[in-house]
Amino acid sequence: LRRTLMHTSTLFHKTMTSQVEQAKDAAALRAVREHVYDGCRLGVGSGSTVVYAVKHLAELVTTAGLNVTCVPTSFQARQLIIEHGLHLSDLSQTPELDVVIDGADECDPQLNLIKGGGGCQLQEKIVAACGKKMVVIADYRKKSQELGEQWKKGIPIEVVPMAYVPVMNKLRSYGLEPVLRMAQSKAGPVVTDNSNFVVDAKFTAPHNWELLETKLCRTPGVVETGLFVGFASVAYFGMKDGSVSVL
Ligand code: ABF
Repeated sequence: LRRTLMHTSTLFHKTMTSQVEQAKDAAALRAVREHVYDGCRLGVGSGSTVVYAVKHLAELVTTAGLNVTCVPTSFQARQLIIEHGLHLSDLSQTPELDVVIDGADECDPQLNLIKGGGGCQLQEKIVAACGKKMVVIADYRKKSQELGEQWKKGIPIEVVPMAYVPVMNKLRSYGLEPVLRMAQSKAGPVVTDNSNFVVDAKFTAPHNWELLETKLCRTPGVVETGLFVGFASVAYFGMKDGSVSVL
């Protein structure tokens, strides 16, 4: 009986995983098809959904012979661009972007986002701010009515290492529950691409996200937050049934 139960649970897990992966793929394909064009200057986001977007982008560039300039939001995105033989640039050469395609940890109906589960929120926000349009790609688990409904880990906040204790105390005084993000090995804190720490600030009730964002960014030691208010123009969610829902 134990073996049968384990088998059933493995099968369930595999089906779940492939459903989620198919959903990511579908959202990425739709976004690339609808927003990338010849001459486009593109911001390339981070995370596992973006992996599909870069794959579809590379196929499109090859088959349609498009000229697309790619600016990465992380070390991971940079590697993806290079591995797929795409044209790599940076913000010093290409400071204005036509489109930015990026993933999210959660997205509400107003297109407010929580990002930074992967620790790339600073560069992601800088790149998003350089874009005329930010296109979000995600699977169905990321779509919610209210931030915090799906993503339980809190708002990722990038913090200067020497300030993490006072910043965490400030966050507590704002009613948040801060947790210093540790490396998987538990040997030390996660260190971002910019040599900073990440504090995940949990919240129990919804906030006025714009006000909270302003307050967080005014806290000395906070470099940037994973709250994206007023950035996204459109979001594509791959759904369980294989369709794509557009917000
Ligand atoms: C990045 O990758 C992040 O801001 C977000 O944390 C994450 C989404 O990852 P995935 O596509 O793997 O769900 O976009």
